[in-house]
Amino acid sequence: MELRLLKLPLVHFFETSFGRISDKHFILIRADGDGVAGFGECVADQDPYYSAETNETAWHIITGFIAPRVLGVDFAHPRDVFPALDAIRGHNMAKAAVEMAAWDLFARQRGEPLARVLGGTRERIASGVSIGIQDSLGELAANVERELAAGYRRIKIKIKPGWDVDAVAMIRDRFGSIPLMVDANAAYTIDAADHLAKLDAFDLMMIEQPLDEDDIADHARLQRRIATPICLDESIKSVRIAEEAIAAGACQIINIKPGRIGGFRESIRLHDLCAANRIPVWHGGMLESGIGRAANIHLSALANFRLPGDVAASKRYFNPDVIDPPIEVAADGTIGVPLGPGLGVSIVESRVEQATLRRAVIDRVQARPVGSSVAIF
Ligand code: OSB
Ligand code: MG
Repeated sequence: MELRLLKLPLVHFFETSFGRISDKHFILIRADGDGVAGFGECVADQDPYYSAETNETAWHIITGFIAPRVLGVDFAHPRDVFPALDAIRGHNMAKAAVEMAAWDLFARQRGEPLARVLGGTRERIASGVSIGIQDSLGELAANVERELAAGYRRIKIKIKPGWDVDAVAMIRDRFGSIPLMVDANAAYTIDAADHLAKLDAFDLMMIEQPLDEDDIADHARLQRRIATPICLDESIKSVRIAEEAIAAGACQIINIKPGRIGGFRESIRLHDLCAANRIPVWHGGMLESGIGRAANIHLSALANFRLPGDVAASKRYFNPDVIDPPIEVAADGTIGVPLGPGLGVSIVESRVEQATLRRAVIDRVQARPVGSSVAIF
């Protein structure tokens, strides 16, 4: 297993209610087996602001605790990887990066596209965009105009206290009844319920994660107070929590990010749970490079991904991307699911090398001491 910490400059800064970033830092996992390599991109950030995990915690957990539990172990199927990590509490982003590399490796060994191995049926997926908080409403309008012209199927804007109702009102005023939603990244508390109810006047597709990730009961309370459907992102840290959130009436829609719940196996379980409960899902994004973006596209081929995801063209984020050709969006706002084996994209090794800040290789021999001490308990 190889770990690399990469730094890629973003084409534009990206601002959410928790902060602004201009460079993307992420861990790339390469898992080798039987002469084939699989890749997994970790969605942790530099800072513990979107979630508790960071690149440093992921590096620590992968090298010290995940690698010893997977290297040299015979897995019949990549769905067996997540359960093998059960002793490690939390750290879903670290687990997902390794688990997703295992799925890619497995799909490449079989010579099949990842989407087919995951159970996906779509050939193309619907693409939406997430527009960050801007310095002015004028800049927001220019962004919305450009993304609509590019064909995207829905616009999501980031909101926070002081950048919410006016921004939405401006967009409705200038662009009419476009498919529009907002994402608060947990910036409000239940005390803001009356304020958030003002958004009901704008016929939004949904409001994503208005309250803290642990506020399931408050989300249910808020959903009784507002008509706009609530979609949960940060709160959905496991399939179990999703079950509780659905039962509590805390959401009508769920955003699936494999990194947040531990990988593809759990994503498929969450997808199926939502389908059984008539909860539509869509694929979230974490400003992934083309490698993680390709993984998102393959998962989005599953049938209950019924709403456009935050899975957009490479050029919105990186120039150049670490894959070539980059991910492109057609004029109708759709992306073709790659047809080659595994992720089906070609990684430009020289670009990966150039972006690498730190690298580590762990083989099964090095991994064994930690693994055997674990076995004693
Ligand atoms: O909440 O969906 C989010 C980016 C980083 C962290 C959290 C989120 C986002 C996005 C961007 O909304 C989605 C994307 O374009 O990749
Ligand atoms: Mg979100």
